Amino acid sequence: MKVKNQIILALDVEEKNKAYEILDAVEDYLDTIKIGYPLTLALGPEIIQSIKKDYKVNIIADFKVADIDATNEKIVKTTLNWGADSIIVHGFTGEDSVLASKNMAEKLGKEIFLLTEMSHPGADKFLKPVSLDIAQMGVDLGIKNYVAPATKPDRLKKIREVVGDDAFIISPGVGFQGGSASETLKYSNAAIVGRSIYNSQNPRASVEEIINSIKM
Ligand code: NUP
Repeated sequence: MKVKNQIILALDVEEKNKAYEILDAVEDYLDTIKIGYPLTLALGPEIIQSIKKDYKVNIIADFKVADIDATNEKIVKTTLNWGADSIIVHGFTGEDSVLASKNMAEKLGKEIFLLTEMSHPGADKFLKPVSLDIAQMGVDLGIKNYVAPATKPDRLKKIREVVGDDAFIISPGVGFQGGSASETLKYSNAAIVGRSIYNSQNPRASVEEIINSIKM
């Protein structure tokens, strides 16, 4: 996998006009976006199809799939059939749930991202104690793509050590949540940025600023 400029836009807006306005402003700098519940529940899954039709972008569906194997399989199938290129799946549910998601994605010629540890402070209580085990489970299941936090570089580094240099890690928490893009990219393949771009007065300038900060 490759992500242009190592930045993934988290498009958590709730109106189509706003989504398209931001995409128009930044589309030549980015080739990968992440959409999740905010946009999809506001506009319906058709928005995935619309964006795929109107922009040349890879779409990561951030649905943090976390159910039993049979249900995960259905969620993954339907999401990817709407046009998403990949989908984020929680790891804490265990091997059967994750494997069912991976197998369905592969059947459709697509991929999953395994969510290991989360970026917000609350994740320290329940996820942090098990996140390296989740990452190791991912390795054992042959998963190539992971989500790990930009806000906790020490944890990100440990997760990289577990999944190895060939794995592809994307990291949320850059900007608004306090993570730095350049620091994150020492261990991660791409930084996920939402509010610092879509809430900016000038989303294009904000993307340029992040790109420049990475190059320095
Ligand atoms: O651990 C995670 N932290 C996180 O912020 C896993 C995520 N998927 N996210 C998502 O990344 C979050 O839901 C949002 O879509 C994005 C970060 O956005 P922002 O904090 O840059 O606005």
